[in-house]
Amino acid sequence: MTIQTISTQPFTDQKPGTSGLRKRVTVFQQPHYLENFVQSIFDTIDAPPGATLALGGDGRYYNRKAIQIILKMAAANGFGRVLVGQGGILSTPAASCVIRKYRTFGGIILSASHNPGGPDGDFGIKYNTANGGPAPEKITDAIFANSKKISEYKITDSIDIPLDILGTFELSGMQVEVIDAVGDYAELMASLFDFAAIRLLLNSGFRMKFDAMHAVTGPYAREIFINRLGAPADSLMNAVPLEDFGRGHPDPNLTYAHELVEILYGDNAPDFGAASDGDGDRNMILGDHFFVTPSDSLAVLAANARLAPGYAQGIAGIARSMPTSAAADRVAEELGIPCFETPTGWKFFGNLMDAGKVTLCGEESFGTGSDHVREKDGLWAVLFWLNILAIKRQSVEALLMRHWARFGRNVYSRHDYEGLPTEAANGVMQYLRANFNTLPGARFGRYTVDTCDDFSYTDPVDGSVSTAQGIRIMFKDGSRIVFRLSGTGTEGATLRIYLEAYEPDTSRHHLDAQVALAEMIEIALELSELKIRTGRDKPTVIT
Ligand code: VG1
Ligand code: CO
Repeated sequence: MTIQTISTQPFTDQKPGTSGLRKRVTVFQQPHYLENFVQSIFDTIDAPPGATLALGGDGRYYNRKAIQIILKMAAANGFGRVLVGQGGILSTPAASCVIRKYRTFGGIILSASHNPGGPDGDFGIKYNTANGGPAPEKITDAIFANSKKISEYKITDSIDIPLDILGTFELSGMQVEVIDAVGDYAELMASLFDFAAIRLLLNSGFRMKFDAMHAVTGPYAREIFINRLGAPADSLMNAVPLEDFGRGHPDPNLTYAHELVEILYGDNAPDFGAASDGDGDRNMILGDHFFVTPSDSLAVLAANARLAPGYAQGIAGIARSMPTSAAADRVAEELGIPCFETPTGWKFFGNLMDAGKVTLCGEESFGTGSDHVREKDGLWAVLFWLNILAIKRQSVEALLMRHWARFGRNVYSRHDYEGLPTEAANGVMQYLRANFNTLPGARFGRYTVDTCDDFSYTDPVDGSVSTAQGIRIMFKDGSRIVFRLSGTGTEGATLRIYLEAYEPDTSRHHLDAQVALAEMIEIALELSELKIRTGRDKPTVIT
C-alpha cells in the first residue's frame, strides 16, 4: 500500500447547509468533489493519529462508492480504526448511537435525508463530533473555509473492503470493523421503553402500520417491531431499502407518505400509523383518521414522558426550533421546566443536551428526539408514542383532544414553496425586512402586528451567536407567521411559511388546521407580496 497525495483545485460551493453538504449525485461524482470535502473535514478536525471514526449512510445511490473512498482517505490520514455499518448502512440516529457507545473521535454520515435519491437524485455528507451530534457551525464554517483553499488530498491505493460481511479487516494498517448496523440501536431502544407493555398492546387487537418508505429504517423496524415486539409482519410497509427509495420522495409528511395516509384515512384503518425518512431521523405520527403535527407530538411526549421507563425520573427541559409551535412551551410551563427556542437544525440542540439543560428536543419538520443520542430519531418517537398508548389505552385522537383541552391548541401549519427562482425568494425576504419599521401596529382583519424581527440566537452554553435565522411576524394575540428559506435543498430556493394561532376554545379544537388558519394564510401572502414576486399562488407542500 502507498499513500498517494493527489493535487486538486477547490470547489467554491462546498458550504454545509442546515444539515451537512447536500448536492446532486452528479455533482458528487465530479472528479475530486467528494475527496475535497472529506479532506477538508479531516484537515479541520485534526484527529490524533490512530483515532477511531464511525462511518455509515442511508444506503442511497453512491453510498457504497463513497464509503470505499472515505475508508481509503481515513487510512491515508492516519485514522487507526473505522466502525462502518454493515453494507455501509447506518441510520442517522444509529450513527449517533455508535459514536457515543464506542466513544469514537467522530463520525461521517452519508445522507441527503428526505431528498430523493438515485443517479439523478441527491447525495449528502456531514460530520458529527464525539458527542454524537452534528458538528456545530464553528466547525462547519471551518470545513467550508478549508474547502475554498484546498490543494491536495491523501488517499491509499488499497483494494475495496467487503462491506456486507461482519468482521474486522485491515486496510493499509487501519482496522475496519464492519458492525451490525441494527443491534446497538435496538438495544438502546429496549433500554428506554416498556417493551413488555408495547408487546401486549400489539397483541391485543391494536393495529399499527409503519412505512419505512424504502429507506434506511426498514431493517431497524423489522428487528424492533417484528422480532422484538411481536407485531404481525403486515405492520410494516416499504421495508426493503432501495438505492432510489423506489423512486419516491422519502419525506414522511401528508404529501409524500400518501400511501400510508390513504391507509390511515381509509376504511377499517389501523389504530396507529407512522413513517420515517431517508436516513431515519424524522417521524410522522398518525391515528385512525387523525394527523398529529410534529409540534403537538413534542408537547404530548413531554406531557407524558414519565410513562416511559427511560424518562420516569422526569425531563430536565425542552428545546424546540424557533418555527416549531409553542405547544411544548405550555407543557414546560406546567411542569416547571425551561423551554429553549433555537434556530432550525439539530446542531443547535447539542450544547443544551450536553449541559444537561434539556432532555427532549423537537422541530416542526417531523423531528423529535432526546438526549439518548444527539440526532433526532424517527423510530424512537414511534416507540415513545406506542409506549404512551400502551399505558393510556386511548386512541391517538382522544389523547390529543384531552391534551388540547388541558393546554389549549396551538393550531399550526407549514406551507412550502419549493423550486422558486433564488432571486424571487430572496426578494420576498428582503421585502419583508424592509417593512420591519412599518409593520408593528398594522392591522390585518382581526389580527394586529405586535413586533417583527429576524431571529437571532445566542447559545446559552458557549455564547456563539447565529443571526438571520428566519423572519418572525408576531401578532398581539400571540399568533405568528414565520418566513424562512430552506438550507437543505439542491435546486432553486424553497420558501417556508410557518403559521401558528393559539386556540383555547375546546369547541373549535376539532377544526382542520387549514380552515382554522385560513385568514392567517391570506395575511401571510399579502404581507410578503408572494404571488406577485414569485408567480405562485399555491404551496407545493402543506404540512
Ligand atoms: C429542514 C428542516 C429542519 C431540519 C433539516 C434537516 O431544513 O426544516 O428542521 O433540521 O431539514 O432534517 P431546511 O433548512 O430545509 O428548512 V433532515 O431529516 O433533512 O436531516
Ligand atoms: Co432525515
